Amino acid sequence: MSNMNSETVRPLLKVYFIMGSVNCTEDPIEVLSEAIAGGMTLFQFREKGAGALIGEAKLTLARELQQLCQEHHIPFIVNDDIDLAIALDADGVHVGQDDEPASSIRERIGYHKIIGVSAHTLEEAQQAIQDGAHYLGVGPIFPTRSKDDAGEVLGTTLIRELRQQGISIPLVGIGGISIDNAASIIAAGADGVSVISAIAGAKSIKEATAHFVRNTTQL
Ligand code: TZP
Ligand code: MG
Repeated sequence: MSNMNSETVRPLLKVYFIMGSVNCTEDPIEVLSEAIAGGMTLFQFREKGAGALIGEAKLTLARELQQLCQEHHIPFIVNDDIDLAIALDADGVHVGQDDEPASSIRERIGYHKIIGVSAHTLEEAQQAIQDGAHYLGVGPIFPTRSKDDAGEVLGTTLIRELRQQGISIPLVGIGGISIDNAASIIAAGADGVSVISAIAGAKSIKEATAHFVRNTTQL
């Protein structure tokens, strides 16, 4: 992946699968491989929460997942851990409001890498855009059990508001997104959906992912 900009990122957000070992009940490599077979468009390695791998074990898993992504031409994004992203020469990073601003991350990871920022208000969105984010993650849209410190549930209100304000940057919804509610996120103006449990915890990961692809495609 070279020379990423917002317009090259936009179509990649359609079915953005986020996962770490704690989200998986089977081998994470198998989980990712099935989601790729189902048609996911972008991957974020998010090794967080109780029991998350650290150190060498985290690095090893990240490398294996990155390699799988590379084999299938799926860009590989790292959550929060800028040093890991640099060590792996990942395709980009995703950060929250408590992390370093996109402007200084950009200097560390290079101008051709993807930077995504989580935003919960219009002001946070405007700041992230000014700082050079390529896309924004907006949420939690619905209640979620995958993030302990998730803020107030927003519904699709903020996505609609950002679009009404003329903000055209790629947007992806996150939090409690399911096969059944995915279309409502796109209808509100998002370019895609970010999903952990509705894919990682699905009985058939491949089938669930393929459903997300269908339900986020506007007819
Ligand atoms: N940020 C806001 S909600 C969330 C993150 C990382 C968790 C999303 O997980 P799920 O299982 O798709 O609700
Ligand atoms: Mg963070």
